[in-house]
Amino acid sequence: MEISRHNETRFLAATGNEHKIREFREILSQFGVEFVHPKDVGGIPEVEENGATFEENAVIKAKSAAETAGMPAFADDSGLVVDILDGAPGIYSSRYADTDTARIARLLREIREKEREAGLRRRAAKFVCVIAVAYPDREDADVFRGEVSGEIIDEPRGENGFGYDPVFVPDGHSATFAELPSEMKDSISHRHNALMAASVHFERVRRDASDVLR
Ligand code: ITT
Repeated sequence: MEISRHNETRFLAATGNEHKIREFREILSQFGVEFVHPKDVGGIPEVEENGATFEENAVIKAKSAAETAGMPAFADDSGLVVDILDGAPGIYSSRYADTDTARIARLLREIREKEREAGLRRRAAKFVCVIAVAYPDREDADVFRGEVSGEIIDEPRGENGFGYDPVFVPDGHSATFAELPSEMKDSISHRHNALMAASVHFERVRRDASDVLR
């Protein structure tokens, strides 16, 4: 029996960020899901992330990859949302400065400025990850959101992870994401929480596929 594209069980990971790929691999193995690396399909084109939300940008990336590769694809749009900065850097997290060091320096500088103006210390923040899953023959995409709350510290600490990990301490911990072992970050992170929601979807797709084959 012919199996429709909706029932495919392999998904292309539509990202140019190798740190995300490593985390996808670690997290998805917990759910028994495999993914296809972009280089296995000859790479995916960069797209302009001109959406106004994490959701819109994730869908733009997933749809573009699914269309180019002709196979189901998922994309992650993620970032750091800081209370005292009214949600910045948010969807602009990767565009905040040129390097991780410069991004963290700008973040800490802007937080300190706002705190001085407000005359108080306010460090609450969260990481957000939105995963979109798109299919080459379908207009709409499925979208899953994961978050993790925590606070921003004064000086970077730790060598693991990437991005803003050295200044983010998740709630319930005293170590930063860059100090925690990667398995710990990968079991509580925004990316974990979004992929867990998505994996319920992947699992359903897989079950449907085996039903069709039976
Ligand atoms: P792709 O669009 O190709 O996936 P990207 O790095 O440009 O790669 P985003 O546009 O989603 O991805 O930007 C996410 C940025 O948010 C990322 O570059 C980091 O600066 C930050 N970020 C996201 N998740 C993070 C995490 O787990 N730890 C630290 N920083 C993170």
